[in-house]
Amino acid sequence: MGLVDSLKSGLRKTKEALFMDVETLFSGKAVTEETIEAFEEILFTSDIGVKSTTEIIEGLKEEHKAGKIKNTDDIKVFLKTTMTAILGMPQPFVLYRERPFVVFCLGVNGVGKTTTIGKLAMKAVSEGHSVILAAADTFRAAAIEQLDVWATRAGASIVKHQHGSDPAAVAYDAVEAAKARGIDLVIVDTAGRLHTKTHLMEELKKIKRVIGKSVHGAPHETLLVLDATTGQNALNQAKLFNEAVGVTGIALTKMDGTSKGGIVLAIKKELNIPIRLIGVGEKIGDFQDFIPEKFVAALFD
Ligand SMILES: Nc1nc2c(ncn2[C@@H]2O[C@H](COP(=O)(O)OP(=O)(O)O)[C@@H](O)[C@H]2O)c(=O)[nH]1
Ligand SMILES: [Mg+2]
Repeated sequence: MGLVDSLKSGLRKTKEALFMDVETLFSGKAVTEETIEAFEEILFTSDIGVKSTTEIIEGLKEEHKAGKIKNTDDIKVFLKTTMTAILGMPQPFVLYRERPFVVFCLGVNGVGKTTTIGKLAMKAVSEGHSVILAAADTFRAAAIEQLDVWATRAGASIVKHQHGSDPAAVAYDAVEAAKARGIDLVIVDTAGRLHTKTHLMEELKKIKRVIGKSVHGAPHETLLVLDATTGQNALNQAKLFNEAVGVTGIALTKMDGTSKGGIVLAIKKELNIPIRLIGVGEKIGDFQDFIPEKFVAALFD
């Protein structure tokens, strides 16, 4: 399946949810103030967030007053244009600005950190770059094994210590090894759950400090992984991690099979942290740069 097709099929549920609402409200009737207000209520409870809803509805009311919105097709065209405008320009990863380029991966348990790291490593290696993965999720033994499997699959190296060892020491060793061997890319995997949230955030801060001691200016990208299926929760996680460690980019996973793809609008409007990548499946090739125009086109075409 091509990239466009996998995006289209990945966004099928989001598309269905959005269009079902539009069809139910507007199909076969004249568009009125009342139906627009009913649409507003639905959007408020969807995953696109309050700010995007307000922007969409205000614009829609104006266009409607100007006589430009007469039927469901007009509404779809309006939504397409407005959503594209809200999402703005693509802000994909700019990797390899430094060597080693260090990506520090964060996120709560189960969001898809390790999988995303595997996918990124695979892509980097296939493009001719050398990669070290740092197994700094030492909290669970299985996490180290899982990263090891991805490293083998991707053709990347791995730096790992014993289960239960200091994650900052693993990250440090990985970055030092990368410097010594002239490696292009280091991706640091981390734990998503510790005894307490404070403990987790303190540990992440420490890893970040230690990486910065080894390579000036590193980590170059602090990538928060969020699970699109968790909707509003994902936004709350982003606020917490951002306050604690400072997030420079987001990888949004599990866009396939969720109707909550509209969360990209909430992330843009409420957080304004760039979405770098989206995950559209469990397999190694199932991810892509987040290109707003392509994303919106896949929803509407
Ligand atoms: N459908 C789907 N599943 C995903 C995606 N990314 C990760 N997963 C699955 O989510 C689960 C947790 O992933 P994992 O990488 O172990 O999460 P971690 O705890 O954050 O490291 C696994 O079963 C993955 O296969 C995605 O984009 N789509
Ligand atoms: Mg993991």
